[in-house]
Amino acid sequence: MALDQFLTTLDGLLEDAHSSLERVGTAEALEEFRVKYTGAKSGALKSVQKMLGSIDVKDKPAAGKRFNQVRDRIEELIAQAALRLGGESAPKSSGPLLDPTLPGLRPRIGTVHPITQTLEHLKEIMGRLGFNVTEGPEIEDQWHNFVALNIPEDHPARDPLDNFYLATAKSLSPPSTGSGEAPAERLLRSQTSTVQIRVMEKEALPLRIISLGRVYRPDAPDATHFPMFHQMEGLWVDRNVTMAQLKSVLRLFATSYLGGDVNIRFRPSFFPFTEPSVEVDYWWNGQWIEFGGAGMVDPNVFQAVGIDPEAWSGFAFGLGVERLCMRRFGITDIRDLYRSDVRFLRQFAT
Ligand code: FA5
Repeated sequence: MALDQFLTTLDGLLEDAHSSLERVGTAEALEEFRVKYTGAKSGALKSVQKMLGSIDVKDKPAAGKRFNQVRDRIEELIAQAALRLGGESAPKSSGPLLDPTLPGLRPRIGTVHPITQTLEHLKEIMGRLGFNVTEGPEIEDQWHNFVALNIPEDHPARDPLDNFYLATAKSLSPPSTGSGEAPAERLLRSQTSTVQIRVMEKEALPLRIISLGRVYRPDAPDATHFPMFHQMEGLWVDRNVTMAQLKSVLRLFATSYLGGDVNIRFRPSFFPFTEPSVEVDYWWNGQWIEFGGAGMVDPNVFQAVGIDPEAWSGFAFGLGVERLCMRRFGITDIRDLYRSDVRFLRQFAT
């Protein structure tokens, strides 16, 4: 085919497109127009493009260049017409319009955060062991965070450097001395053990609960510490609860969550609200990692909430949720959980 003839055909096509576009008045008509001129299989442009094959080699660059210009112009005209007909909802770019004949793309959706997955998993395991889920506030008073938990006023755990106290009008005024009043300052709870007190204050005995949630401590972040983390608190109060039951529950829990091959140990420890107390560790990456504390509820705690320690006994535990999650998923740095890096988080798609 001669170059002149090819260019005339192209120009005719463009003129045709111009005049028929003026008669297009609806989105449906525009779609018909688009298919007629730019349709991938039998559109007018496609037919002209096929003629390129018969053009003399030396004329091919000029013919190709003009073909591209005409094609771009027609696509631009379609985009402008779409704007005119569709107003705000029409595409703003002058690129090709949506081709409904192409296969659909799966939209990228978010994934459930590994800590949320862990919280759900822990609730499910403990539910099977007969523990009901309960919740408590993250902003606490000193009664629930310390006093009722047998943590005396001079205990280092109450140090302002170890807690996030909230600046309230009362806490900004000089401390009242010797009034006998419980201090009114509030703080971000430093442990979920606060929920033990709230539950024993209002629920009938016997009881068997867990409570999962965020706690806050001004700990410097490193591979295993973060200033905000989650704990799972457990409390079982009944007539004859024993240390042997505590160990069985924690062992059963650890093997259910971490797998039958998990190696755990209990170390004697001290918490003001349990007596005796233990710390629970698992073996991972060549070292023992502490994942929680536990023990038998101290009689002073029972007395603080009006329960007779002669008639009732109980055990309590508080486990670090991040540490459990890290062990299960093989995460070696707790900070990765809170960087909000989608490349990291996408790995936990369920
Ligand atoms: C407690 O918080 C006690 N309330 C646990 C308890 C409950 C004992 C009931 C007895 C009866 P501890 O401070 O050790 O204990 O914290 C418990 C777990 O939280 C730790 O073993 C660890 O797994 C996790 N943890 C503590 N600090 C951090 C931190 N900064 N970042 C991540 N995890 C932490």
